[in-house]
Amino acid sequence: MVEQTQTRKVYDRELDFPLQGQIHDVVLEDSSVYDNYALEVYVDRAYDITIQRNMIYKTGNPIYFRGVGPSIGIAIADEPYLSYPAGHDRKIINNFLYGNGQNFAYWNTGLATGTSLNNDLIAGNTFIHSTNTNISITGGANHVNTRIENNIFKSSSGTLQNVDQKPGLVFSNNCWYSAVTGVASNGNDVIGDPLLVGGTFGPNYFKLQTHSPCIAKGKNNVTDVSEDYYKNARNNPPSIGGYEHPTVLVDNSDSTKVTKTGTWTASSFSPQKYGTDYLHDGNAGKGAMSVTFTPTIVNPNTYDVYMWWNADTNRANNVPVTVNHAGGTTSTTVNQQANGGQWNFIGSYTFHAGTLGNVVISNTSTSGFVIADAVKFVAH
Ligand SMILES: [Ca+2]
Repeated sequence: MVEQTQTRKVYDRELDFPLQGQIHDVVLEDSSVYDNYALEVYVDRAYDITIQRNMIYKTGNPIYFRGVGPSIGIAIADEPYLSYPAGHDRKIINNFLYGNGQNFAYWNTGLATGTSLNNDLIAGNTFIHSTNTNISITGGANHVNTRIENNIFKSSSGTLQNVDQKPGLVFSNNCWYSAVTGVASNGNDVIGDPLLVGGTFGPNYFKLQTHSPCIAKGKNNVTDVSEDYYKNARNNPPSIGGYEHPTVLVDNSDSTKVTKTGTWTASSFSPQKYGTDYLHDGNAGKGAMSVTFTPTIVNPNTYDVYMWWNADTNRANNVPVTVNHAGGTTSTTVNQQANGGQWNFIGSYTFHAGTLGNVVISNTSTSGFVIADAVKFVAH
């Protein structure tokens, strides 16, 4: 196997990163590719290709336009003038794309027949402000085993998607700036503004704000996408897009970070559980039982604290929650008869480095079952 890794900064060329012909086992990573005329990255009859952690964008300077507008960011095709077999197994992950005519395009209209997307993965990318169509998949035969998941598609002009209604494409857990229909739509999508940090253009532009709806809403695909653009480990579930928002998650199953007082029972009964199971107090021992979730804080910072529980009418509606943080102790109550199966915002608090802070869930003065399932700390 021949593996080539290319890391470059390229611009003002006819075409860059042409991966054409029977080229294979090439990794294209950590590059800055912009303002090339024909298109930025072209994968044509190539196979076993990985394109990851690249910034692929246009500055908007019209001297680099192709015709009336910017060229394509990443394109896959099987051109007929090449007699090689069709391409397959192309992995496009953790890239940031901005301002291309089409940020991603597969096309075969008028090109070779019988070719398709085949065992390809397009995951964990952030596709922003295409001028024409954000993702376009047209022509070719029926596709084969190709996943398009955990990507952000945001455009304020043009269209978000133009995807042929053919089998073999599985879209899931993508964030669309506005609702889409057809094969591109999936029940686990996030619809709306991904709330990027923005500001000065660069990799940090693509980070997620603390309140982004894309945090922890991706499909768990850690076996395929274990890190993000910054090579930080992906959470489970991951953030949607190329950036994994730094989050410290403590699940009841983590015995090194969870301390129980009293006899709590583990259960996996509720489909709203987080992880494999959760703890409940058996609706007993009121006032004598608590569970403490202690995060290991590496970076002292302000964190948004969220709790996850599973809801039912037999739950307590006044569960005491105490947050011990750098500024003192703050107590509140949560209603576990509602808002189950989701992250519920508790408040924003500053935490010192280490294990000084924690969240305590108790059953004092409650009636009904008290649930201790998972707590999440999302850095500002
Ligand atoms: Ca749990």
